[in-house]
Amino acid sequence: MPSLIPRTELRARFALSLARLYGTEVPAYDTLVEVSREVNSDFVARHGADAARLGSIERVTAERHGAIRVGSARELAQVGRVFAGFGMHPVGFYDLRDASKSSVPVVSTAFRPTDPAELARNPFRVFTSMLVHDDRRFFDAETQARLEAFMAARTLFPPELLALADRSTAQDGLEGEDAERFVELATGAFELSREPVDHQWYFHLERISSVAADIGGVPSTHINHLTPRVLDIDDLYARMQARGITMIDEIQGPPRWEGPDVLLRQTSFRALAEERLFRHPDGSVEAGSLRVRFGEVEQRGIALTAKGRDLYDRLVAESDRRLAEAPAGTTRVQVAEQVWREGLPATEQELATQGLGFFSYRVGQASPQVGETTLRVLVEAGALVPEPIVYEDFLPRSAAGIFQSNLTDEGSRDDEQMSTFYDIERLSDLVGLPISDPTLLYDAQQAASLTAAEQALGIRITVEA
Ligand code: OOG
Ligand code: NI
Repeated sequence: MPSLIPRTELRARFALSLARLYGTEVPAYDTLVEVSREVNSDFVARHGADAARLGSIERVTAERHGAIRVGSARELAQVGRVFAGFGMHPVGFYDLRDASKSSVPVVSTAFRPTDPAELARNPFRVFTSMLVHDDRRFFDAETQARLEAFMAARTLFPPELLALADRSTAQDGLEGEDAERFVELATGAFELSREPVDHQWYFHLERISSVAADIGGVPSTHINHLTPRVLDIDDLYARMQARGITMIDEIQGPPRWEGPDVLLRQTSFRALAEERLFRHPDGSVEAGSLRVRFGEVEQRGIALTAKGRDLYDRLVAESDRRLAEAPAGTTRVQVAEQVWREGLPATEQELATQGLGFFSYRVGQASPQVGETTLRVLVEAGALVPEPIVYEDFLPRSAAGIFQSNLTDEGSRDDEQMSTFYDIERLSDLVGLPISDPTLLYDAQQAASLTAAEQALGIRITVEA
């Protein structure tokens, strides 16, 4: 029996293979990766051992997320099978239809490893959106029917790819040649197609939503972006601008400030014009261009508990409220920085002891005194040491912001019409796999560390609500 190449290794190969493909398709991506490396190595030079607080420099430098878009439940279920073959499972539900005022008719999840050890080995993840073609606010009955017929007629994932994926999932890996074939076919499924695009159909959809056109107006799917992770996104933003690359107006998500970084900060360079072939009604095929793919970058912070997330959402709302009243020229980021100072604890330790952030607790040097059992007392005494758990997921508002700032126009929607209902259960049914709630995953990781500490210390630890 030839030896199995485990799914972890397949995932690492898949991530590299997609990066190679995307770099040849979008050369500015290679610039982004190069600048990201510079930013990270300078950050490490400035901060020393502290720089690795949110992940080893090797992991951070290798880390990527991709984004893809599919058109139907059938395609989503197939994507789920392909990613399962790489040890990537659906986590989180994002409804982007109401997260922005432009026309972004999709619901999304992210496929990623869920086990902390797997994440440490290779954290590759893919933000995956599905077109909601039955939402009447965006699509009339005729467009819906055409979309459905169009999607039913195309094959994004060849049967051989799906069969290899299923086998990889069943036996946790594939043998040599099959492994290579699997990575090759999976990469190929996300390559930009040279097949001509039906001009009339594409631009009919584009008037409704550029995202809908990108999904339902072309015969195949493609990787929309591949996002490296940096340790200092403000530095990256400045360096990209200095190289003459136009970035979107703002960094999305939490502002820069002196306290702990939480959740996720993201920005992107603007979508680039790429040549595509179009078929016109008279049958002629001509070259044209589309702007749909962009380069995104991210900085990850600490995962928040439900209580922390609630606070975050209130701070975001407060920032919006103050921005609306602020003098012209004030930016969201300036306002948010002030709101953050007022609302969030300034240290990791307080984030931990107030139960706002998720941490993995290890036993410290100090021994607890008799009767010391609350998390706060143990941490303050140095008997327990909190290590941050990094946020591995996405933010609906930032995702919508990234979509929106890269659209050529806002599209059209009719909010008088009925929307269709989606939630994490409904999307789980469609993908055919249970979608995990990210908060429960972080909570389990934190709880496991506390259980181990309880055993080591021989006490029961109580956590404030
Ligand atoms: C996905 C946009 C969202 C993120 O990182 O939040 C996203 C897309 O453009 O398909 O990638
Ligand atoms: Ni992204």
